[in-house]
Amino acid sequence: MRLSRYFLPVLKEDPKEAQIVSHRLMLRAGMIKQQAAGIYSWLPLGYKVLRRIERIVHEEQQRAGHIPLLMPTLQPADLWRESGRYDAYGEEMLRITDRHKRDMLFGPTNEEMITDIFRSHVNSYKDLPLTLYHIQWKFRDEIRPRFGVMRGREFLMKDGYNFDLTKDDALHAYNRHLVSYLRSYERMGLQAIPMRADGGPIGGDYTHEFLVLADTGESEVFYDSEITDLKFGDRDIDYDDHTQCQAVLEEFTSRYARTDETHDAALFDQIPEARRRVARGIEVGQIFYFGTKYSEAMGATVVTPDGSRVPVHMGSHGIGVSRLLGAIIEASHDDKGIVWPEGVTPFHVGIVNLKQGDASTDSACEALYKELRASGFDPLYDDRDERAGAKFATMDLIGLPWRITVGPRGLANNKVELTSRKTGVSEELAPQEAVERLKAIYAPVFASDNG
Ligand code: P5A
Repeated sequence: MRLSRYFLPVLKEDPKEAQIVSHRLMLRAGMIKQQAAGIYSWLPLGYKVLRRIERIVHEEQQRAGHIPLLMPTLQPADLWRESGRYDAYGEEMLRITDRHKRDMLFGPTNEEMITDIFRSHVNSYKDLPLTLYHIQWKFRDEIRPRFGVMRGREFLMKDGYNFDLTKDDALHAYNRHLVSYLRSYERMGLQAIPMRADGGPIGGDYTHEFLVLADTGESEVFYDSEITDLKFGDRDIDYDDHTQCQAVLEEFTSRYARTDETHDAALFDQIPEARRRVARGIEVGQIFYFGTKYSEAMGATVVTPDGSRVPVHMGSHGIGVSRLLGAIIEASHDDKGIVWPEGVTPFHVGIVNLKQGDASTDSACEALYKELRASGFDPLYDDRDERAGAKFATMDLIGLPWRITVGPRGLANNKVELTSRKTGVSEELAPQEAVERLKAIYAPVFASDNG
């Protein structure tokens, strides 16, 4: 993309309404625009990152054997009357009446609808195990929408639902989700810690929340510091293997890590004092096992091998896709702007032309731009007729992890400058060497994209 033709409405001033850094930077970098309290338009740069995150989530869900579909945002109230949640959900549910005076709602989650799909089409244990998921907009009429996309009213969620014959199989699905979530967050450059949590309106007492540590997080968390040493890395897990998934769950959940809802001071005090941590976290996902709560209420049953009929065991599993943009920025920024991890960056690399209009500088930039695109990169070329300082400030604000600076002085020696946004360190390289360096840097990202 050429910046002169892009739509990147950056703000010079700090917007007053933003209380936390991720909200401020998303507004300043022209990523989102508020349309009503807790409801946002996704401007091109924000939309690109949102799509990157969605893509990682899709890939990791499908790697775990989970099947994508798409359910609507609007749902009939009658489904929710069957589970009893139409009344129980309260004011957070946005209720709508259509022209025929039928009660509808904008879905805050999809347990009822997926259970309806299941009962309409699945009849036998032979069709299990089954896990279906989608990435779809949700609406929750939060009392205090705030912090931009962190606590929106309309927000994008990945929600998955498993259907299993036995509790044991459903717990395997739970473990599988835990593993796939660990992988997903790491690909986004995040450390998200699974913590024992509370079921809330979804139900079930077996549940973990995934928290990214950040001072601006809305949840108070208590944990054993040893947990932050754990890395999932590039382990090759067989998702069908119960034992392997269980082992990962045990490794990542055996140390004390709880949200304030489930915190147990007596247990916490048993951890050596030097390792006790009280901090704040951003909840970027939650997994639940709730057994037959919905399947019994809604008649989602299967025939078993011995010919009897039983309600299926279920769980649901959510990732806050739009919230993740805020969480990633909270975890990765400096005083000049965002610092995107390579896995989610909107553009892989920025090209800064220091002397727009100078024939040899322009043609070196054009050649680099073409070469990068031919090598599978998505570069952003700042070809505007602007001062170098303004170009650097924009690149720093929008946070591309790498920048190539091209100017007549360097070109005289066939050199451009490759700069890391994170460390600020620059290297002088021939243009072709810079491309090769970027190929090496992005090799792991491209490998997991296509893996
Ligand atoms: C699991 C999937 C559920 O709704 N039903 C389907 C279960 N879980 S949850 O914890 O309530 O939500 C899942 C994730 O969605 C994000 N989230 C939000 N993001 C932005 N704004 C909001 N108002 C909001 N509410 C929930 C969180 O990341 C949460 O973990």
